[in-house]
Amino acid sequence: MIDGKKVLFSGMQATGNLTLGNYLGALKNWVTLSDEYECFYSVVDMHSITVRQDPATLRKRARNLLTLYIAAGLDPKKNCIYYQSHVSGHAELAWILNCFTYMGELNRMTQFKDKSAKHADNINAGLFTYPVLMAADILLYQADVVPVGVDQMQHLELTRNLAERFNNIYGDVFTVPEAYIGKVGAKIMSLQDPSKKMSKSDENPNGSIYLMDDPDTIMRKCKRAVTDSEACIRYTDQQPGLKNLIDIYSACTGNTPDQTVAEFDGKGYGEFKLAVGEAVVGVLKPLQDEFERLSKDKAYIDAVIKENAEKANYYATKTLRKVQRKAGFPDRIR
Ligand code: ATP
Ligand code: LTN
Repeated sequence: MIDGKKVLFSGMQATGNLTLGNYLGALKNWVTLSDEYECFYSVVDMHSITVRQDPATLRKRARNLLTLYIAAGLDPKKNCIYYQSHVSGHAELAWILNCFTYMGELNRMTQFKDKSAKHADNINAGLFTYPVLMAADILLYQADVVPVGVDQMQHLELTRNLAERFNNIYGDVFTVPEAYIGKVGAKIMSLQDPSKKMSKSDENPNGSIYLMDDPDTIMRKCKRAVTDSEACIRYTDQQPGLKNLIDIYSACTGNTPDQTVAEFDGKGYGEFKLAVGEAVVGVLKPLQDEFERLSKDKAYIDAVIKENAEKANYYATKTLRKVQRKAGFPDRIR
């Protein structure tokens, strides 16, 4: 608890360009939750280097992502928006937690298996212990809730296990966090292959709508989205391409899928796709304009980076000192 509010922690990696899936599945929910909780939203740049990065590109993307958090509607006065690498407590707690994590637990992680298959030439120890750093992120702020997509559930389970393991040995040190999975947009699929999730690392750019795509590109991608030959607007698993478009339209307009189906009853796919494109442009255009405006305001963004890192450091150090004491490290002389 901070000032009587429950604590929320979440983060995104600054790898690749964000997609509409990242926005509808994560960022948009973050904004909704930001009044209810004391929120920490991190740009997890330390996680990014588990895969080889070009330094200049990583730096640029990290700044863009931080700016995008604000452009999406997260007020940096109320939400702590900061770079993971600016708070050394993440690495320090991760080390301690590493000593409480079993090889077998990490070996079971599906993201590690997927990523090591994809980057067979660079299966480094950081990629293996990635989930421990993620657990440190969350436990450092004593988070009660962690909004993530379904793909991160396994990492969250590990976090809970580590918190309980530590608490069982040393007493009540960590809050055991819960996952928060949003209702709409939890899984946006590729526009070209509705059996795959829309992903920033997809090689086919037509499958994903990027947050920075211009209106013409968005309209073109929506028009070309793979559907079926049923010629009937229904919300069913038998028509996965159409179902995904209904999800997108609903998430963008605030409709339920049933309302969307009723609105387009008897209409053709062409007309519906046009409406989906317009709804997406309607959501992304203001976001893009705000991003452009904020990007030019270097002094403002710099101030956010500095002030929020200080705030994050304050809370992180509080937990870290407690953990270090429990672990048996000598007290600091002041
Ligand atoms: P990559 O393709 O590089 O693995 P990603 O697009 O899956 O990346 P992440 O950085 O792993 O994105 O995820 C950021 C957040 O966005 C996570 O909370 C994740 O669950 C959510 N997310 C990612 N893709 C989608 C999607 N298609 N639909 C809904 N939520 C998503
Ligand atoms: N592993 C997450 C990103 C991430 C995260 C976190 C999410 C790192 N640390 C802490 C929530 C809480 C991903 O790949 N989406």
